[in-house]
Formats: sequence, C-alpha cells, structure tokens
Amino acid sequence: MLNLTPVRPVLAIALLAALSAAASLSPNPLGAAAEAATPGKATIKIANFDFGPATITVPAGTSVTWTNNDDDAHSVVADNKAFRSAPLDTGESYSFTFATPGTYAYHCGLHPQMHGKVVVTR
Ligand SMILES: [Cu+2]
Repeated sequence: MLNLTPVRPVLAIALLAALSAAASLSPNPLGAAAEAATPGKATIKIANFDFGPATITVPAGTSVTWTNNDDDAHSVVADNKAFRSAPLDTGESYSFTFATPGTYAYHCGLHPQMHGKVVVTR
C-alpha cells in the first residue's frame, strides 16, 4: 500500500499526456475527411451516355444531383420508381434526397442501356 502511493500520480500524468496527445492529433485527419466531401450532397455527371460515377455510396439524407453534360437529353428513373426526372436537356440538373437506406438501381428513361446505382447507408 505504501509503495503504490507515489506511483499513482505518475501513472495519472502519463495517462493524461497520452490522452491529450491523442486529442491533439485527431482533429487533423477528421477535418481533412470532412472537407473531402460536402456533407449531405453528392453529384453525378451524365456524359457520353454514362452516369459518372455509375455507383455511389452516400449516407441517408444525402441530396444527389445529376447534371446532363451531353448534347442529347437524358433522364434519371429509379428501377423501383422511387424517383423519376423529366428529360434533362444539356446543362440541366435533377436532384433527389435519399432519406431511406437501401440500394437504388436506376436507368435513363430515354436510353434504357444506361444504368447507375445509388447505395444509401445509415
Ligand atoms: Cu439517356
């Protein structure tokens, strides 16, 4: 018992030092990750009769915006009819907010061979 008393403060100081070192290191990686993607928003470009990226994974609540960069009109139609855009002319956009987790396969209503997928996580 008597021998432990001087040891404890040293351990406590070592623990505090380790904790504060961890705390001062963590904000940088977290901040970098938060800046990499705008929270709550994602974009998909339509170009050369392709959705790019063809598959994206986003957290629930994300608003996904498709923009048509082709000279031809395209649309965005969920295979399960969860969403459907009007035909998008060059430069036009369509947005849909994914509130419910799940996998949403979609296609172009004008060119059924064009496919994409939005994976919504919790
Ligand atoms: Cu199309």
